[in-house]
Amino acid sequence: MLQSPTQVTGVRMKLIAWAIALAAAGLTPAAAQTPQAAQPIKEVAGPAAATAPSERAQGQSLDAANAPAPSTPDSANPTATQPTATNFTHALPAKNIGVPIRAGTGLQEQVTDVGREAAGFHNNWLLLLCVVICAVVLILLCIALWKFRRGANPTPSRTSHNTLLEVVWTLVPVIILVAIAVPSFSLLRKQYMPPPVDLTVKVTGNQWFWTYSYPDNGGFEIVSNLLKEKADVKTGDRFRTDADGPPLLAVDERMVIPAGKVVKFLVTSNDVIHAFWVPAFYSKIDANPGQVNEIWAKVDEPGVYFGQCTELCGARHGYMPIAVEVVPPEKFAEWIGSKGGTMPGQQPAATQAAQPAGATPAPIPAVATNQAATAQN
Ligand SMILES: [Cu+2]
Repeated sequence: MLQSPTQVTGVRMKLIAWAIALAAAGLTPAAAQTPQAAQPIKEVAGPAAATAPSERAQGQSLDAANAPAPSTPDSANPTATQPTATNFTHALPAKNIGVPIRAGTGLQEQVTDVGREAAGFHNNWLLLLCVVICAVVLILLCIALWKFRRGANPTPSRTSHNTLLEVVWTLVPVIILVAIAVPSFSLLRKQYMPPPVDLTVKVTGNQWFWTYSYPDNGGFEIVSNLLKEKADVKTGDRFRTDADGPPLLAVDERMVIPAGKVVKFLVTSNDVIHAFWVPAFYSKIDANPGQVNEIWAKVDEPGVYFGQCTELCGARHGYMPIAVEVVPPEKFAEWIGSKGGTMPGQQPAATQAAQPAGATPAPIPAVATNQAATAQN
């Protein structure tokens, strides 16, 4: 029998703790577990990596792996999943840019203008200010300890007010805050007010993988999953190699964007809150279900830049990395072609145009893709 209020409270607390534990395990949001069948995805041209990992040879290179899988012909729309070109070659990740460095400190080397400004603000201003404030406080503390020790002051001072001191210790923090706020607001404005955009990529967080779609390029979508280590996959399944990237950061399908172009990321989620962050680009933003947030990046230097989901989103939160490959514009067009997409102004593939207007839409391949992706996780 539960008699005392303490016992009742104890039971309630236990129930709440269980609910939190279940939620953390990703069991509670039923909607989060359902396949995203209703996604209006026009075409999934590059799911080879996500849909058919077992069809790939062990340890094959990323390039070979990204070639289209020998997919089963889709009777309703036989050409929808057929990439038009397959010779795109992915870049090898660098050892020191776009990746965390072992025992490294500070921010990753920034590759966007906003990132460089933010890094300068952080390293040359905020850090300096912190050091100065800490030093001043420590010195004042030492002076007070020494000067006002009991031995030197048998009769303690009864001073309780000092107008000049009070004005100083009010004004100085105000000045410090203003000195931080002015460059901060300027930086925030730059982060969230992109210049005219050259390309838009829609980024969707899922438990526990990312999907990237390219509305400017035919609307195709790719599914990006963590690549597991060799010891962790079944025989015949694809595993990570150094060509893919570091452990826990390498993915089967990278987001590819053109160098020197302003790319806007529309970030949302299919289930719970995730967050999209590529440290070398600096900006980070939440992926909220039912909302679209925006950030942007303009990266001049081609390369591979890794990031991670940065919002605790369930049991496998730590296993949904992000890999963005920045390529020269002509290579980007090649990649778009390899995924069955089109460049702006380019005619869609004849096969797509030939589909009768009233034809029943093909069964959405993304369902299978996402299910496979989830299962892989
Ligand atoms: Cu997440």
